[in-house]
Amino acid sequence: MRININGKTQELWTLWREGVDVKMIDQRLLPHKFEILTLHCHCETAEAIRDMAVRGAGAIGVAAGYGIAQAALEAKGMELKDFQAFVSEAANTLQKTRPTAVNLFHAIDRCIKAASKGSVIERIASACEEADRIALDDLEASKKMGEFGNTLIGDRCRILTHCNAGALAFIDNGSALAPIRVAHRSGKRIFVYADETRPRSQGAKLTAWELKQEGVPYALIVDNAAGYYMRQGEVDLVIVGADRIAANGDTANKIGTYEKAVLARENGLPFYVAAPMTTFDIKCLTGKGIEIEERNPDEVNWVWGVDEDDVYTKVRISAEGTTALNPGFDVTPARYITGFITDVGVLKPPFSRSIRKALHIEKGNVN
Ligand code: RUB
Repeated sequence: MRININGKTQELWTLWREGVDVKMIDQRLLPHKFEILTLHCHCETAEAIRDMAVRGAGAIGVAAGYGIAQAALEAKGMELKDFQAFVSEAANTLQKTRPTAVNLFHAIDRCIKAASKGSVIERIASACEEADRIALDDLEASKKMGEFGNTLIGDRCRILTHCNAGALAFIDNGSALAPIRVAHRSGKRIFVYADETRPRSQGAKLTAWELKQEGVPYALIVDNAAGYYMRQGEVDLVIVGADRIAANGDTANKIGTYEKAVLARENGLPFYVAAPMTTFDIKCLTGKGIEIEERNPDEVNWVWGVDEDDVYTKVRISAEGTTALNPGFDVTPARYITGFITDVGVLKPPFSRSIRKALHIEKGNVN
């Protein structure tokens, strides 16, 4: 992504690997501070995923793949048996960071498989190559989603999006924001409504920042204003990302997505989910099988931001001792979804069929 920091323009990925180190934009600090975090081992990378220094389904998939590469490199001098045990333990640590986005599990599986043949040196090389390939695959997938999604966007289209499914949630470009970037760059006069997305405010902190960097006309709105703008006839299209999509098309995405889908249906608006094929979980038959992350209630009771003197600070917004609940995601039933913007094309209902076809899975062969 092209970023302008203090008047200097640079091209950056959300995260990348430099030998054993993983480097990433620290998303906990955006948009107030721009810092690159250096993670020296897989445990530090796991912590960065858990604490959401890196977040978004695609980006945490890449981070988890890099984590396995780091573990393999950390275990360089070990005997084969110890090497295998160390890498498996690292996989276990990384798997426990965040439960909902399936990209994380897919990436770990891919790297573990790559690291399971040959000598220790060969296994290290294969794990690193596979982790780097996952990043490149993601980049390619986001470009394709951008092209396919752009065909759904007309001139003067007004698009509503939820959370951040942009370059920061991916390696670059994003999922939901990829078609928006392509449409804008091709000269279409679009406008984006970015939902704030409480409690972590990824819309306010990350999506608004990305759209500003890209020069896309946009407005930040509070989560409960989406229905108002839809009813006023000021929204033409909704595009969101996804963390896990079941075999029947039921989709887990950031909490509040379900409400937007229901509102879109009520107002006769197309509701699209943009996601690469790596976000589909064919082993999950319906949304009921998707684990929903329950996060710390502190995220509801406290907010981070800068004060009038530009000091980055945390403030409580509820009374001390307030009980809060904090589900990170919800599931939108497939019937509310108009289509999936994927890296292999736009999938239309009936989704059970179009998803299986896109994944090249014949009936009865799910593994
Ligand atoms: C992020 C979120 C995003 C999807 C899309 O949640 O719900 O919409 O992950 O991601 P969180 P992508 O901020 O809690 O990780 O664009 O990578 O497919």
